[in-house]
Amino acid sequence: MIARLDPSDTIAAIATPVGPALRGIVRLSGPAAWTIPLARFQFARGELPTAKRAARFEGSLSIPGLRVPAPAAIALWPDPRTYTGQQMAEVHTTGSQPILDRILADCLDRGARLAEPGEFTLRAFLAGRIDLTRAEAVLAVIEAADPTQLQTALQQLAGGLATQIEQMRDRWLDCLAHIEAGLDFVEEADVDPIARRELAREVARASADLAELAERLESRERPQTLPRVVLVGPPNAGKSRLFNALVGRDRAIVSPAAGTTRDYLSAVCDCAGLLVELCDTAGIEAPGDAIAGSAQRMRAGQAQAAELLLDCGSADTGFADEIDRRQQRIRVGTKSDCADPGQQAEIATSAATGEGIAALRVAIRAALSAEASESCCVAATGARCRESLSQAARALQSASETLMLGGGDELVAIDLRLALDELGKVVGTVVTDDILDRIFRRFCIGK
Ligand SMILES: Nc1nc2c(ncn2[C@@H]2O[C@H](COP(=O)(O)OP(=O)(O)OP(=O)(O)O)[C@@H](O)[C@H]2O)c(=O)[nH]1
Ligand SMILES: [Mg+2]
Repeated sequence: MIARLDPSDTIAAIATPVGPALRGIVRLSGPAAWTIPLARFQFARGELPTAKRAARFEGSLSIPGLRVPAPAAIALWPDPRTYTGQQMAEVHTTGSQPILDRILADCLDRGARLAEPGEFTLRAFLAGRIDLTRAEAVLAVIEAADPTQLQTALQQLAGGLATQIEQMRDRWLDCLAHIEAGLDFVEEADVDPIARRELAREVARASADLAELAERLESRERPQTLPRVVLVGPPNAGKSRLFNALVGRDRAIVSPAAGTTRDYLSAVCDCAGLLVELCDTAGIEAPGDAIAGSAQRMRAGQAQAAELLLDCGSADTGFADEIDRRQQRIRVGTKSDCADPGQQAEIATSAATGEGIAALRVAIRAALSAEASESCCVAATGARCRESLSQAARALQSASETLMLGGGDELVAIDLRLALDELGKVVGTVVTDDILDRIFRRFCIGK
């Protein structure tokens, strides 16, 4: 067990990344969070901290082993309205690693304990300041690799998923309390069959919502791979040259002969900050021989697996007709330096002059981000909670059926309790040590 569940001691850590930087921060949380750093601090002015208000003070810090005190600031937060729910302090000084190491060592000498990875956030959770989905969001914000991931993490941090789950739990807790108190559906002759059916429907709807949520998590988990963007269009439309321009290297063979590309090619491509797997395919045509037949099958396969199609056409080739309209696509006009690719084109590009290439990258990112922003939570939360959400959905489904069929209230109560337990795991009302361990082990120290 890495995460420590007893928050009664004072923890300290360097809260800024390792390496030279302008500023460095040592963070403390716990009963002695103020006294430990204050003992070494000289205030620049006569002001003194009060236990009531958060404040920041300029001054200098004596550091054992250094003859001259280092200029520093100290920020103090009184409990309980802090991130961890405890007294917190931060020493802000130059980002020099040896200085930060000495300040930290001195804090540890005088009663603080080195924080485990994620322990500040763990304390926030234990103090009831954040729920588990938010703890994971903190981590995801730190780890976000692109703007879409950051957006999802920030939404979750703001409580998106947690609020939804909490509302559901509230509703079913109420319902369970009623049933358990024997208030609603006692075995009297005048049990209201309409109320019972309405409740059954409500439970069924909640079950469907949860099942959908679980499914969305599942589909999010699969693409650890990059989103696939596939170039399609008639032969000679300039797909391969556009591919090279987007990838930034001459990977694909370009030639004036129609039908040049046979095998598909793929490469990682940076679209205004979003990495995608870009794929070049054979031009769309009626196959004349076996090789062309294989090329067409491959192209169709690639196009089908695409999250986004770049449907290419130039003034001389026009656009292909046989493109699946249900798929998301951008109509890209090519060879705009030769002739205007026409009204149909959403973006005019020229691989020869570079016109429109940057705009195309932005359009690709926008098209894919619109899809990705539907994700309701960060990947770690998804992986942890999917099973709980499915179980909760199944339990509610079963409760709804029992209600419909006039089964006993004690059976309904059993299912509701099961669903509540599973929902509780998602937000962390029901926690087990291994869940905490798995979540907080992934943090870096100082967070
Ligand atoms: N002037 C100009 N010529 C282009 C441009 N893009 C492509 N071409 C020319 O158009 C011809 C066909 O280009 P490719 O990129 O091979 O076309 P493709 O769509 O991959 O063709 P297939 O692989 O046969 O389906 C080549 O001679 C290219 O040099 C462009 O932006 N400007
Ligand atoms: Mg080609």
